[in-house]
Amino acid sequence: MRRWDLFCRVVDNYGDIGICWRLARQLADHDGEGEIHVRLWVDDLESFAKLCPAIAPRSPVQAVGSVEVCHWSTNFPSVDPADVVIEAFACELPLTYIAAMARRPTPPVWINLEYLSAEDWVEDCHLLPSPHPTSPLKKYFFFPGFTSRTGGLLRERDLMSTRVAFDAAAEAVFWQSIGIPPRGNEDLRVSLFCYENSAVPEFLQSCVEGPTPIRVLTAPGAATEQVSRWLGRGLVTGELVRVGALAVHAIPFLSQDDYDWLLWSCDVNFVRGEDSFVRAQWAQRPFVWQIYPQDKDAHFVKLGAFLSRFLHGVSEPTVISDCWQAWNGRGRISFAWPNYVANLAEIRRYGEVWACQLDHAEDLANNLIRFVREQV
Ligand code: TRH
Repeated sequence: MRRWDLFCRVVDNYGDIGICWRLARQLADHDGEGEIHVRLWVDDLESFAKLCPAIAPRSPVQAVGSVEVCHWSTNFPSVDPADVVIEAFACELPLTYIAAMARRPTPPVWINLEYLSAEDWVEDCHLLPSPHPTSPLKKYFFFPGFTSRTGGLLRERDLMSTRVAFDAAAEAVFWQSIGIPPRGNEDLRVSLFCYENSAVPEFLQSCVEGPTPIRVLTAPGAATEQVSRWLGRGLVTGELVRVGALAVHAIPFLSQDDYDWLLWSCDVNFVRGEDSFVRAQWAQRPFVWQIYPQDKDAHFVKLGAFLSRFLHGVSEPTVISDCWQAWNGRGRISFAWPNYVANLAEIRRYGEVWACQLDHAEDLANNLIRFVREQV
């Protein structure tokens, strides 16, 4: 059995822990040769517990499924380093742990897991080694990505078959479980998970005035807060408010598995960051991405890189790209959204084709396992 240590610092939001938790589970449950024992070090168990209710926030060490979860506290304990060490998003390992890694007769395989990007340069940087300045250790940069020359995307072994098995009956059970009535065929259901976004009021107004009844399910945090500001009063979790053709419904923060089911059940998903963005692609439903904003609008390069891969070969790419650009602050969402809705059936068919293409590539956990095997 090989031992893997995975280190995660929750900087802000849920992406860091969302990705690490997914990766930890996939490594521990992988079906290749040899078992893997995964120890996940997390500095913020409160945030973790939101997307994984099985976590006990005050417990320093706990087993959750097949993963050992340890609280990464300031006084880092003296522990034996694992055979493979994953530092997520350059989170800076404890110095004492690095020293212990250097003392091992065989140094661990040390990998820095990077953020996802569709930009071309990722292929050139994927798996580049970087020698540690004061020890014999070497760290490799591992980049997720959309091509076979990158580390790939996180995807559970049985994701596509589980997705296909999620039928109308399963969807109805899911809606009931989160307190939302089953679908009539009258409304368009839209999930809304976003950052502060100046396009939100215009989007909501356009829904109010649109020809199609629409139910917007708002995630706690920035989405529900902005809808509340637009309504002029605080929305309470579980509350439904109707204005014109729009119904807004504030939903609770869901577990990661329930959030997947939400994405599978909605007609359109507004997602953000990295992990929900990838899950929306596996969901095979039309989605609109708000990219994590960076200084000097640097994120537009990353947005453009994804759009050009995603829309390659699409006959009317502007229907999607105008909506995404407007949602990210460039353009008018009140023009782009009605056009997007008018083309929903085609966008959905296209999303199914895109997900099938992605599904042909090896997934990130298996790519990591293969890389480690080649190093030892
Ligand atoms: O929370 P995010 O904005 O995280 C971001 C990004 O990862 C970004 O790249 C990074 O730089 C920044 O954090 C620090 O969005 P993301 O990546 O979609 O992560 C959200 C996670 O929360 C994802 O795993 C899905 C999960 N989630 C639930 O489990 N339940 C919910 O109800 C919702 C809305 C999300």
